[in-house]
Amino acid sequence: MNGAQAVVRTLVGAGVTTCFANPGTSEMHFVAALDAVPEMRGVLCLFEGVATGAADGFGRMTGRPATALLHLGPGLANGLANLHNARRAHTPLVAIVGDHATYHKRFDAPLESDIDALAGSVSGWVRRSARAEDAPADAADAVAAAMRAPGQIATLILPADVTWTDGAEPVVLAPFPVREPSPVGRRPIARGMGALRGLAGGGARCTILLGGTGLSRPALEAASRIAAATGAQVLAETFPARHERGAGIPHVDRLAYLVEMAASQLSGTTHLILAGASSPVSFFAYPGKPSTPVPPGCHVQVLAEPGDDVPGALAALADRVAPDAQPSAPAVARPELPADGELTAEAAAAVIGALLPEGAIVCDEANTSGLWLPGATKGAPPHDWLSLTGGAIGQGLPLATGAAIACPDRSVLALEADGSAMYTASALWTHAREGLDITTVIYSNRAYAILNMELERTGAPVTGTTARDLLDLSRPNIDFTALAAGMGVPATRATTVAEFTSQLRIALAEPGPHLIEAALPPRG
Ligand SMILES: Cc1ncc(C[n+]2csc(CCOP(=O)(O)OP(=O)(O)O)c2C)c(N)n1
Repeated sequence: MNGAQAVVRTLVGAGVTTCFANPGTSEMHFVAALDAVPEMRGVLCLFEGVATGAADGFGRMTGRPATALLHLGPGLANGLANLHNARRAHTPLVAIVGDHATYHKRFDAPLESDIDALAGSVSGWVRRSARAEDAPADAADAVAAAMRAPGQIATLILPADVTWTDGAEPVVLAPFPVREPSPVGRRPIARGMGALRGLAGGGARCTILLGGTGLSRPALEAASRIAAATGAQVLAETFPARHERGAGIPHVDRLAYLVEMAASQLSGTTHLILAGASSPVSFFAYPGKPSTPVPPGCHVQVLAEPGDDVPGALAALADRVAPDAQPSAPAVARPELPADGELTAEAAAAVIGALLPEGAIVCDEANTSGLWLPGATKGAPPHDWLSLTGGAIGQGLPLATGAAIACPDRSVLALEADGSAMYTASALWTHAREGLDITTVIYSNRAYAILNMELERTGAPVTGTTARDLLDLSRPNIDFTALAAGMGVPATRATTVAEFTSQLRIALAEPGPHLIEAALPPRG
């Protein structure tokens, strides 16, 4: 067996059975090995950012890594932005990067580059296999590293001759168990009790900030009990990797993106308890504005790190401070379908809230058009919400690809701003080719709307029209229905509430991919 076959067999044995690939010449033996090992599903992505974002979506939904197969340094570089988002999401992910044959590297062939440096910028674990015999054990180590709680990117670099040399044996493995978080000791729980019990005293206010697995149902239920018994405020981090929400699950608001709004949510907080979340910071610095919304003098304490058993820590805290409290379990409360009229982002949110299917997976890259979505969907039947964890746009359509492959029985809704959609629009082709049940809504406001706002907030002096022109997506308008149709995804355009409602109903009811271009009033 050659190195590539032994690696693929080892990966499959470890429970890694999906490979999002954009290969090149140095990966040809890996590609050929997929014929020899049919248990590994190869999914062709037409850009590396789609492969890495899809592996992120897959890992977020299953807790297990998929692989992203990438072509040398340039292929890895094309995939880096979505690897960055995956790193921020703590997603378990195995990146496999082909390289030149070991003896060929010294010739400095055109594709030669510093793969290790690129990989190191996003990976928690990087290894280069030296020999075919070593490669299977390296692959097994990569899977174990990726699954180390809370999950990380493990990059295995495979030189071409390592993949084509015979004499390798797969490492025989049972599928790795899903990552085991570390239990939280008594001290952080005692500190949390201290902060919450102090609330009875004058002026103290406690906020619990949930992140990572702190946004799973059991964790939300424990936090809700604590809030009911102590009056503590519970908030979610701004961009969660995966948030279980909807009817029957205690609702939490997210900390706002704008630092002034986040500061007002945290105003008066004297004790901030972090449960799977980092201490909040402003997304950017702005002249004269603070870098963190945490009030000065507030005591920040860590109940549980992202790799800890966050639900367990919250449950232990709830058992001590709220033994008799019950979690809130809101009933289904959908918005009314709005009256017909011009389609706006607000009306689209109400329609989505009214129609969101039970068990849906929402990949949210709606950006400014998404402002009304959390409120409109919070009472919809239970669903998962995946957001843009690292701020690198172009994630939503790839993320939906991976989520749909991970959960073929669930409906996936990709809510995409038009500018972000264009970074990785070729994901639509993979949606069509794989027949994925993904409904994509493009919020076509024909602008980089948020940057229009940021232009003002940063205080940049705008004197002419050139600056605004760099944030404008008209001239020409992008025809998303034509783009989608060209890649095999049936598509429609909605300009009214009634059109959007009927198109969304059809798209959600019919299996397979659909795209709806929501033509919004221009925001240029
Ligand atoms: C990889 C990457 N490149 C560039 C940016 C800078 N950026 C932030 S928002 C944005 C435009 C967003 O426009 P769109 O997706 O249409 O959303 P809208 O603001 O119109 O709601 C850009 C270019 C980024 N965040 N990430």
